[in-house]
Amino acid sequence: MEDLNYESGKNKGRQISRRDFLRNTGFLLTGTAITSFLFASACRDNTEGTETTESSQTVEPSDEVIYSSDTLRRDRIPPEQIETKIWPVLHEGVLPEISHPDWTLTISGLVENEKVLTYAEFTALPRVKVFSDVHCVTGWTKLNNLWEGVSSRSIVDLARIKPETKFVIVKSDYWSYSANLPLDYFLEEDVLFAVKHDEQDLNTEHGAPVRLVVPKLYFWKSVKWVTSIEFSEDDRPGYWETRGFHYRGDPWFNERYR
Ligand SMILES: Nc1nc2c(c(=O)[nH]1)N[C@H]1C(S)=C(S)[C@@H](COP(=O)(O)O)O[C@H]1N2
Ligand SMILES: [Mo]
Repeated sequence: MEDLNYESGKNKGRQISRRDFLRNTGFLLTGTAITSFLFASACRDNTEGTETTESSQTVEPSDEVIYSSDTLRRDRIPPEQIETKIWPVLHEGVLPEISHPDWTLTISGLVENEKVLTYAEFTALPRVKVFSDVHCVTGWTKLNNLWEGVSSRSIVDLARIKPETKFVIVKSDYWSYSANLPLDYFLEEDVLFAVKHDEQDLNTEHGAPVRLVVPKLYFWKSVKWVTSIEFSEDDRPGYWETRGFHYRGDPWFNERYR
């Protein structure tokens, strides 16, 4: 079921001025304040009972913010989702202990330049800011997130992917989590490897040192504690996809399970 109010094309990934940002945010906050409670988790969640972080709405993004196009819809809640104001913590396995100086990011597969980036090299890459919504397949949607990090496009430029590439598999060494994505979804302007959320350094619970954020797909695709990115010609299912989840996972098409 597609939202007919979606202004596709025209506003897709456009950069916004601060005035537009404030106007849209003000409108949406009044519109969405009505429905707000946490939907219970169905993803196997080993952190049940973990404290969740209250999100702040005080963020004032600068003019360079990329506005994820789904945040311009009149109705921003996809089918069968419920808005939450808190930010749940969901993941498989125990919370990893990762020392930033030891963390590396491996870029491999169908690339001209294989890379192993240190944390210092990664954080020296150009930064982008993205304003997006988050939709977890267990039913909660968290609106108005401001992310900062490295664009997926910078990674692709750095590694020089080969023309046969059609899919991307993003992985975490921490408990062998991974997710597969079509290349065109990975290359959307609002996709980034985030190090900050709402102007704060990301914490380990939410994926530090570096997490993927793919606003146009369910949040299980947004791998936390990313340690490698592989470019591939074939679609190879990741952690949840091998357990029955949809290969693509577009919330606007309700693509939850196969
Ligand atoms: N490495 C890793 N990344 C992961 C997961 C995981 O189990 N391991 N869970 C996914 C799921 S199902 C969700 S809903 C989001 C939750 O992110 P959050 O804890 O920051 O809300 O992370 C995604 N990324
Ligand atoms: Mo999830």
